Amino acid sequence: LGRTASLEELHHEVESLFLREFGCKPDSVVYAPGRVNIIGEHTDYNDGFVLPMALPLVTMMAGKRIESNVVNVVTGGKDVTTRLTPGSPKDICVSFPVPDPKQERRDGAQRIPDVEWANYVKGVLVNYKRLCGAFNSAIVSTVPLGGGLSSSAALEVATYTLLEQLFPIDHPVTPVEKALACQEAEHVYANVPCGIMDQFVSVMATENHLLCIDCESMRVTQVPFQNPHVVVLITNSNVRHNLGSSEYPVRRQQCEAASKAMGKRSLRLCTLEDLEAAGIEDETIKRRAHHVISENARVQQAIESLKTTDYYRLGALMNESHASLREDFAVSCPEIDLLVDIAQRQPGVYGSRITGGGFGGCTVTLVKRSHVDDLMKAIYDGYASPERRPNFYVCNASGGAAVFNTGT
Ligand code: GAF
Repeated sequence: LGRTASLEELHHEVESLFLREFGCKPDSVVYAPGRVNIIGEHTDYNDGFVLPMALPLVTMMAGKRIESNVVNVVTGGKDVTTRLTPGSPKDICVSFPVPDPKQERRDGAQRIPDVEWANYVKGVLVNYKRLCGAFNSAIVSTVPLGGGLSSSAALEVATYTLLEQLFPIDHPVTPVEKALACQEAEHVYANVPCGIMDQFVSVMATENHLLCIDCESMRVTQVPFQNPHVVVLITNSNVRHNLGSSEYPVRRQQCEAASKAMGKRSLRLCTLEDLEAAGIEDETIKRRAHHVISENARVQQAIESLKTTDYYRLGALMNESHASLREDFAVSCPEIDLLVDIAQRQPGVYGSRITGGGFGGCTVTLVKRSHVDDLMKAIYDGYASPERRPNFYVCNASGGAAVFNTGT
């Protein structure tokens, strides 16, 4: 069972790291969560609906302004935390000049070579509402990397939240503006054409709620999600297929091609009848569209099922979502299918599916609390091999990004 370090533990760790590297205490400590998507996959960039929840797994940042023209960011961690640079046993400090947003926009993004994670930090600085100055910062995280739990959004949103503390804005931005600035950072500095789901939920989630996002109007609705007898189990396959980064933009293009063939602005506006009537010859494009259109309908039904706390219905929709992602959208892989297959057969399980962008990463399973221990054992026995073992996280719906206040 993956241990989730408490906010207090992380706070202790990030302060120690800051002290070790910079010789003083930070002025501010903030954090932002990763997320798991319950249902609504690959719908956000099609103007559709998504239903994620924030996790108790977070990225925490400590910071302090300095008299300089350089930003210094250190990451590190002990056994309970994730290393932003996998495999590196040491603390890693990266320094880069305070970016000039005008220049970066004019000349193109000047990426920091070799240190992938530092670009997320820099990208947010460039997209922050006001000009930033120099600062020191330390980062620790419990969000696993490359697991489809939005470690990137957690880092972006934590960075923005830290900047709000260090370089306050006279007229604070709205949560939507904040999330969009972080998304823009990911588009330009990580070169990932992601949708809005991950940043929105990391900014706007509230405890014990799922966040329904209408990705066309960008309106969010908090959907109550709390039951002492039901838990969300995340299983990390610990498989990361490189295909993912190149296939994601391809899926986006295929969806655009499908909506264009139906004469609509986005797949959100298309129905299964439109799809049949359009007579699209390319079977792949048709299947991609079929997934997105049916997935949007499933999100609506999932929200209805939660109104009556009908977890059986919700679970059945999750199972259908997985089948659709596997068959029509083709973003699963054998290891994930195995995890889902084992879970779906176990007693006490309502439903199980792949979560996030796909091609590896994690599954999300809705299960009776009374059955979760047996479920983890069954998954472990059926999945673990000398090459790989699963990690488990039993999660509750947590809150969005916040300032860490000692004693709260
Ligand atoms: C990734 C993206 F970042 C999200 O925007 C979303 O498209 C998701 O994949 C698939 O639902 O997490």
